[in-house]
Amino acid sequence: MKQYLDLMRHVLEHGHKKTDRTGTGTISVFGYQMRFDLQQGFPLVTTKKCHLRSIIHELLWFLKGETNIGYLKDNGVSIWDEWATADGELGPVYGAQWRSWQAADGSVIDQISQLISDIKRTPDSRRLIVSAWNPAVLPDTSVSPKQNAALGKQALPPCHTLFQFYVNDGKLSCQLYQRSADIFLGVPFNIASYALLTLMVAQVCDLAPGDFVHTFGDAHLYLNHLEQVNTQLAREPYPLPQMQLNPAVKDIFGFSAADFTLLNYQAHPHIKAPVAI
Ligand code: THF
Repeated sequence: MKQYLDLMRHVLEHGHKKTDRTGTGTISVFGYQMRFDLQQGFPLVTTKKCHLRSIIHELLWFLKGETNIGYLKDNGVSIWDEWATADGELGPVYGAQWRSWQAADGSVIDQISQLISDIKRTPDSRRLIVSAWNPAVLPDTSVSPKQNAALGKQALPPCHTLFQFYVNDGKLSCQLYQRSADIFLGVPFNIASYALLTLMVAQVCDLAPGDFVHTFGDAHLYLNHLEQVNTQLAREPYPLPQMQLNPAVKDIFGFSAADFTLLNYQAHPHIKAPVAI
């Protein structure tokens, strides 16, 4: 995972100081791209131990189309707690846009089911896209995330905004456009999550995994993460682990946490950091 450390170094060297919505302050660059060949191992950051269970459950929760943190809580995952209402609602965030986009004529679009059938039917298509960015449900910036969720708006606008698939020579690649990226806390989760999604989509479409391409808008280091960043930059990455999916699962909605096995994950100790809300 040299790519991830290179991103951190790039932002430290070329970043601009910026204020942000959370009031924390960041160093940020606009525009950056990383690429991971998924046949070279599973891109889980090794320079700090990452909690893969949270990543798997968050992805399964998106795919279920859920937007209440109840499922996450039942599985011991707390990464969305800060933004949810007392009843656990986040408004129409990722799960709602992926699985039940509300069209103007009252119909409901399941972008994931549509994507799988399009990849199988027309693998050369240049429209294999899922969008979580829906201007009709963006939050009102004058009230808090929780108040927005209570009003039926998204608690937060999606950070991973849009992704596209591409098939060549029997291999499936995925590119994500991430409008805003918390490099220390969020990005290790985001890389692993989309790498996993690519492996899952590849398996159910009978394709081999290709590349995961990660494209960023505002990529930032929060000023209260800089000590942790320097600790991490002083560490040498280990070889990547491997991810095995249960080969019997052929339906994108048929995966459960027990279908994922991470092998040979060697990592430096976890590094704690506060999340900006
Ligand atoms: N807001 C901010 N400021 N950063 C983000 O990364 C982020 N997200 C999601 C929505 N808003 C965000 C939430 N995702 C952690 C990881 C991912 C998150 C939020 C928090 C986090 O605190 N990770 C800790 C603990 C891990 C665990 O409990 O399992 C870590 O050390 O990795 C990005 O999509």
